[in-house]
Amino acid sequence: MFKHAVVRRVSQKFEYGLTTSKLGRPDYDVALKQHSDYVKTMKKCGLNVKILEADDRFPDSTFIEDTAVVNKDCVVISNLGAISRKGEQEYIKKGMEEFYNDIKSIEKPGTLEGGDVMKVENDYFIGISKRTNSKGAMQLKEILKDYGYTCSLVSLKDVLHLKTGVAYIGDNNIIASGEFVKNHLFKDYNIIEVEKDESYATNCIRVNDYVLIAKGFKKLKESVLGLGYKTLENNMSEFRKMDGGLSCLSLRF
Ligand code: CIR
Repeated sequence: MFKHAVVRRVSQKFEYGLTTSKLGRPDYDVALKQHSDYVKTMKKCGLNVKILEADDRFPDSTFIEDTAVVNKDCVVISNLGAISRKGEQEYIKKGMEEFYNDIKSIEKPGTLEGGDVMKVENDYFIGISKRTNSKGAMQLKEILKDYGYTCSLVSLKDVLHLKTGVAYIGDNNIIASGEFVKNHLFKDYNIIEVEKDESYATNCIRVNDYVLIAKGFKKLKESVLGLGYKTLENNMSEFRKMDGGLSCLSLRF
C-alpha cells in the first residue's frame, strides 16, 4: 500500500518543455486543472499528497517521477539524462528529506530517469534509453541490491521511457504495448496487450485499490475492469502533448 504521493506544480513555461508528440501547444490553464484533478485522484486512492512548487527554469519539472526512484525502504535521486532537465532533482532531494533519512543519488557519468524504472514486487526493470545509460542503471542496481531488490536491464527501441510502453498493475499483470508485448523478459507475466491506437494509455498506474488510466481509452479500460480492478480516469490531454503520462506526475511510496 502507498501512503504518500509527491507532485510538483506545473511550470508557467510548461509549453517550452521537451516533446516529440506533434499534438500542439499545451494550454497552461487546462494543464493546471488536470493537475489539480490528478491530486484529487491521488487523495481518493488514500494518499497524503505533498505538493512541491514549480520552477520556471525547468519547463518539464512537473514530470517529477523522472527525478527519483522511491520505495518503502529508500529514495535514489536521479541524474537526469535530458540536458534541459539537469538540476530539477536538487529541490526534489530537499523535498524528500522529511520522508527518508538516507538519501542516495545517481552520479555522473551515470544518468537515470525514473520513467525508465519499473518496480515489479521485489524486482526492478530498468530501461536503457536516450535518458538512462548503463552506468546509471548499474549504480541503481547496486544501491537497490542492499535493500534486497534485484534489477534487470531492458534495452529500449521506440519509446521515450520504459514506462511509456509497459506498466505493472500487480497480481502478475503487465500492461504492454509495441516492443514490449513479446519481450522475453516479461514472458512469465500475464501480458495485457494495448492496441496501437491506445498505446498512450499503456502508462497507467496501480495506486492501492485502483488502477488509474488516462481518460478516453475504452478498450484498455475494459480489459482492466475485466481483470477485476476498479479504475479511475484522468484527462491527460495537456501532459500528453509534452510526452508525459500518469506515472510521470508523481512519486508514490
Ligand atoms: C521529457 O521529455 O522529459 C518530458 N517532456 C516528458 C517526461 C515524461 N516522463 C516520464 O515518462 N516519466
